[in-house]
Amino acid sequence: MARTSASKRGRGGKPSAARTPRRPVPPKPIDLHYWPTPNGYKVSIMLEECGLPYRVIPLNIARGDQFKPEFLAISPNNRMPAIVDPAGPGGRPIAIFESGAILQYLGRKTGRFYPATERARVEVDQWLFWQMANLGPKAGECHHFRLYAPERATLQYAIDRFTNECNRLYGVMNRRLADRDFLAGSYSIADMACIGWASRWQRQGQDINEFPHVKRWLDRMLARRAVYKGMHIWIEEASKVRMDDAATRATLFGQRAR
Ligand SMILES: N[C@@H](CCC(=O)N[C@@H](CS)C(=O)NCC(=O)O)C(=O)O
Repeated sequence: MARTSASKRGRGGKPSAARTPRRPVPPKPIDLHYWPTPNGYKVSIMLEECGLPYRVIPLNIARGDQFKPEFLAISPNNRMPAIVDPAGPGGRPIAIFESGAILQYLGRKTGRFYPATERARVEVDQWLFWQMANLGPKAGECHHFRLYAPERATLQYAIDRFTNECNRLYGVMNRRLADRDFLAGSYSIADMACIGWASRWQRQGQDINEFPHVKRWLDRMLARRAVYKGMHIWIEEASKVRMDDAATRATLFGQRAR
């Protein structure tokens, strides 16, 4: 710690107010509108990895919080995660929805887990977009038809379709990870985007032993403290949600434009 020199002391040996070094103002926390799902984990992991201060604002999607006007003003797609950074560009607040856009923003803001050189950044972007357009949506449909859809027997076509698609995607990931530790070479936001989904391989009807390189990557990822913390934010309300509850199902699965 820096010491106050005698020459900087005022009368009576006390440090003069004018010369007392100012304490750095702690950064204001980022608001994270969050519910514990694989899309939510992406951002909580990144915030933990970067050591950024943040405040979790639970968004109970089973109860319909995503349709509240104040949330829609931040996230017009009525989906979480979303963040509000009070210290955005130009020192002004900024609201961001879509987990991929949030990860890129935080990567640019901190200069971490999102390299600045074009070649390395393209590597990360490819795998981040691969997650956003493939692993996330296909695994999401796979969970839906395998676990939540009614009349499961009549839905065999959809179950097979998304289980096979997930199988294909794990194959893609396995080949990619055969000669590197992380999707873009070094650990990055692309890995953070994938971990929540890929850790649920059982729900997607997969046998992880078919994909040994993905399995090693999962072990590597889940051993990281920030990944563990980001995936274990306790939200009491979330622990009580039952997916067979009629009101929850109507909120989540019956959405139309109006
Ligand atoms: N592409 C979006 C997807 C977000 C998403 O689907 N979030 C879900 C939870 S995992 C949600 O908010 N669901 C609310 C609803 O279905 O109404 C992202 O990555 O941010």
